[in-house]
Amino acid sequence: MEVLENANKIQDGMLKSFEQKIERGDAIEPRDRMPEAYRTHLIRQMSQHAHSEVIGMQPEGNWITRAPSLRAKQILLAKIQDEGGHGLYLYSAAETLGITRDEMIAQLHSGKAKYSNIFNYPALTWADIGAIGWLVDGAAIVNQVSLQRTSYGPYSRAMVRICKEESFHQRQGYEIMAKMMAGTADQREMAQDAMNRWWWPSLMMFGPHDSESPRSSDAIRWKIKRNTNDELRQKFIDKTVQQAEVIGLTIPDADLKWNEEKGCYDHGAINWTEFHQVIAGNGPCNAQRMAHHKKVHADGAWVREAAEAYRLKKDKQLFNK
Ligand code: BYC
Repeated sequence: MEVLENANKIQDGMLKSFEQKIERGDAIEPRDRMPEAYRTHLIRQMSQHAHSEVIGMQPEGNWITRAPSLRAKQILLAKIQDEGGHGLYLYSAAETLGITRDEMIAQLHSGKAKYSNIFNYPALTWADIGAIGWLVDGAAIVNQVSLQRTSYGPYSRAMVRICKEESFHQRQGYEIMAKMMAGTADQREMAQDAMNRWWWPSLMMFGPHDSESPRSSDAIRWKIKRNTNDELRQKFIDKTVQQAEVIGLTIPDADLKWNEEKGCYDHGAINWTEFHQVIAGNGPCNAQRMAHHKKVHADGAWVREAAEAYRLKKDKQLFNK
């Protein structure tokens, strides 16, 4: 009985000190005690974030050999390489919570872990590479700038570095769109077509409306999320409308209009049926993306085995010295 009481006291003390840290805005670090629900919430979000970066390399990778100039090819290669790096920072940061990279990959392959809806759409033309950089990375930056102040230290530090690289990605995409809009009628049409296809899925990247977002209340209480899904979506819309106007693109939303009273844009209804279909695995490219990831992961097994053999050899040498 006494043992149980003491265990409960320790548990209460741990929870209180965690809550006080969150209240003060201190970072939670890997060795700090934390509630199990906080730990599992972070593993879910951070691993999904890492998977998104890695799966996000696929639609763009498809265009490396077809980039229209050597300059465009170099820039695209650098951007995709950055995304692989972002995935690695995020997997490493998630590992500090007591899950291995292998376990995270297994969850992705079994369908337990999600990745962003946006990467289940095809990149059909070069203008899509512009739209991905401008809109997709643009939406990701808005979300990630806010996550720089997330309460978990390793996640927040990864975000600071990722945001610096993402702003180059966004400009790369906008440059492609601006160039196409300054080109021939066919190029302008291609850019507008890409805009029409990527606009709505980009708005879905921020997740369901706040009233329909089951994870938000814990995330806001624990300061994992510093802004809600709707607040960030609104921020993205307000900054992107002007950028579209400058280069002559039309936002494909007949209901989009400036709301003088609120000082922001009102937008039309988002197709949440499509969103739920896509995140349930039924989007245009889900099967292709997962099949590719599984194949490449299996093909790369020898690299992981070689790295492990090398590590063991080095350990042995150290031990024998
Ligand atoms: N896609 O309660 P909610 C990049 C799920 S990659 C798929 O609002 P939460 C880039 C959600 O997981 C950047 N699923 O959840 C890379 C939950 O389901 P579960 C990717 C989504 O977590 C390469 C359910 O819906 N960025 O920039 O509070 C090339 C209910 O949602 C989505 C991140 O991952 C979605 N869009 O909020 C170019 C940011 N939205 O898990 C670019 C980090 C929601 O309960 N993540 N769901 O089964 C977050 O900030 C948050 O997790 C979200 C969702 C805002 C996405």
